[in-house]
Amino acid sequence: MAPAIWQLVEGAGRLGAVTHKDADGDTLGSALALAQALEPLGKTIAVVSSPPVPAGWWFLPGIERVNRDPLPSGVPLFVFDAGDPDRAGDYADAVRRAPAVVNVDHHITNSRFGTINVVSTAAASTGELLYDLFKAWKIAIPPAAAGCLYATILSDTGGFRHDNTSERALRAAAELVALGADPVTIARGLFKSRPASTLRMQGKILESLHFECQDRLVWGAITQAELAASGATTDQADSAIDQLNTVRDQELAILFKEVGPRLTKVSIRSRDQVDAAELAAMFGGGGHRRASGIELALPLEEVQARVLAAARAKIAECAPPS
Ligand SMILES: [Mn+2]
Repeated sequence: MAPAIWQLVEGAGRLGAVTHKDADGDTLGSALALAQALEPLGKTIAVVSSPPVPAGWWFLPGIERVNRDPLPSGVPLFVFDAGDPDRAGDYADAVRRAPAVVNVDHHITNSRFGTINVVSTAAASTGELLYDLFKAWKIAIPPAAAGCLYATILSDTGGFRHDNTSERALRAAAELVALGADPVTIARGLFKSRPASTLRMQGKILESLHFECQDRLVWGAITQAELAASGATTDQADSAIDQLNTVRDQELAILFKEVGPRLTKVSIRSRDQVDAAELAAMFGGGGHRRASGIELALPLEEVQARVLAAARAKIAECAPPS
């Protein structure tokens, strides 16, 4: 696979690197790593991300390149961390029309929409798959690209805490530090740079938490009014799910985010038995076995009722905690 992709890269002077919408550290870090690794080889790469790009990723080396140059038409595109073309948001049509698409992803729900698909759920992050490509291509990895790849692993493993924390991920992280990634700066950017409004918003979520099924189901919600009162925006709520996923003997954590009167986003985390991707798929969502998401064009209360009913049923199927 790597030689075929290299052939594609070699044959093109210009390329595009496309992130998924509601961009995260994995998709942005991968796109920026590709650009900064191939640019010294004489390639021109436009890095594009469907706006609004969350502000929290300012510490990624090269972040100022995102959406700096327009995406040229008729060039091969790399798409990172996106299960299907729609995830590219404003760039979904560009992905469908591109002459060639390299689909690099680690989601189990990936639809293999690329001309070439580098899809493996064994990778902790999409950036880990890109790192493997760089090694197969035997290209030099500049410190900025190494930093971006390290950030993809640190963020997608939740700081080496999630179930995807593997020997391979830890080895890749160590190698990337040897190549010039700065773990202190990246950890500070990822975990110690939250706006005060994020903590105020999390306070509101924690205040109104619900514990069901003998604490095996933990859920919370944040409304637009509560967001406004705390001075936070919806994307700042994304990290709150990890606070919910800290209770002993819990199986499922669910966070409902009201985006509009008829638009609700749901984040799901599971521990041992429930397949979070399967639960999300019941409502048209997707993701991983332990982490998934749903977006529904319905009011908050209605989404809560539907998803919680399915969640309670899943818990009922589980073996009791040991
Ligand atoms: Mn990812």
